[in-house]
Amino acid sequence: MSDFPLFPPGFVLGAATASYQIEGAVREDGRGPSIWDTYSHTPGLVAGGDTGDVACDHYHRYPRDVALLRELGVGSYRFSVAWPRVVPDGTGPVNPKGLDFYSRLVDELLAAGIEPAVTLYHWDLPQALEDRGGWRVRETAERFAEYTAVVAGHLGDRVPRWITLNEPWCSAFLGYSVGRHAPGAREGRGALAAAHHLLVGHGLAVRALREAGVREVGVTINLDHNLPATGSPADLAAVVRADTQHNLVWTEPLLAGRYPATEEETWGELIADPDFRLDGDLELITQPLDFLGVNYYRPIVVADAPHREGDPARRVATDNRYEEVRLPGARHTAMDWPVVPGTLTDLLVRLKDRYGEALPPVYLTENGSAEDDEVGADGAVHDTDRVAYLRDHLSALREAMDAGVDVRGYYVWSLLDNFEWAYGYGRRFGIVRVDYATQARVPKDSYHWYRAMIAAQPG
Ligand code: IFM
Repeated sequence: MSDFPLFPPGFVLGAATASYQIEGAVREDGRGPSIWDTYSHTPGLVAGGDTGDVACDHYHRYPRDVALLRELGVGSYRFSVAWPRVVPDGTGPVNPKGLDFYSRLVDELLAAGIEPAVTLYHWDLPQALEDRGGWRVRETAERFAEYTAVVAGHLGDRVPRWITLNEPWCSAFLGYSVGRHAPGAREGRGALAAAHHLLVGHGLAVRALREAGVREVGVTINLDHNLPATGSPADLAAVVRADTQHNLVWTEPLLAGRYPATEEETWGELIADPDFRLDGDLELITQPLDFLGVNYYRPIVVADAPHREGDPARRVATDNRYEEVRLPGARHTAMDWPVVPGTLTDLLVRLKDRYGEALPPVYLTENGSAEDDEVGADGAVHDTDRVAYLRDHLSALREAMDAGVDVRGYYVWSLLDNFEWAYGYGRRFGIVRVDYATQARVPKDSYHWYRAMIAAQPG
């Protein structure tokens, strides 16, 4: 008997990364600046003043990284395309050298027997588009569809799985409300307009991908499993607001063709008269998908918190009107995130219960943990906590499948240690350690565990 979680034949076991977090080469071969170049180069915004300028130097070292994936035995690799590498100004001339890079990467993967899965937007918006309003304005959604058509036209014959957006919650709320992500804005209504335009961009991109005839089209959202801090009516109401802002804002339009019924109690006057919503938008957003990508890391314990008068921007900030409190007794990762694997099962079962037949097959497109890794005297990284995290979450995923949720695959986050956004290089999510001084790659124990688990699968 195997100790590994086992999945049906055909189940995809993969690994994921994202462009700005690993590529580096930000000024090479015609790439234009993105909002993350601007943000990370603004003093004080990213820990340690870290930037993605070099990152894992994947732009030059991708053959080595694909070799690591091949040795790992994954069936699929999820990576993102950097919009400003392909269309440096966000609109206008296409940069052939940028497209070539992804084309070479795709060919390398296919030669290694690995299916590429492409994310079109993992947060590196061309700065030129932010200068014209960014996701606050509809034009960005339209430009996104044009860029999508270019990439799909170039790679669509070789890439079977396409993801329009990654975690639009982070783009809209961390980017335009909390200011912890690029472009670092602290607005109220601007964040809600951004959320809507991201959804419109998704809808337009789905159309472009269908026209290009690609095989599978989906979107990736980070869903939260919100638990009330206490049973008090105030905390229960806070959970409804948190659920609306994190989950329903995406799942209701994407899967049910409606906006959340609880949006007024969540956003108050910020959502009054939402003139950024136009007739026909919901139809565009609700187009059938081949899969839903879900990213999941941890549950969130939510408590009621007062609204700070005089600071309207914070009405939609996640640290206001409700707040996250620590879960007693749970192990916490280096991100200070509680580890409760069973909440992944609960989240997926709840999703299935709410949307029924309207829920397409699910891929868990990210899951993993940042740990305070150390290199041992033997030169290895014995990351036992990460191994336990992965094993327990994969088992929880299997339980969701046993409970009737149609899950088709799992992608570990991440193949490599990388640039963890506002945390810089101070948080390590990789199953392969990256020594940033030498760019040496050292597979951790979790890499060897995942490899053995993949090898133990039935088919
Ligand atoms: O590193 C990120 C990734 O870019 C998006 N999902 C969450 C990961 C860990 O924070």
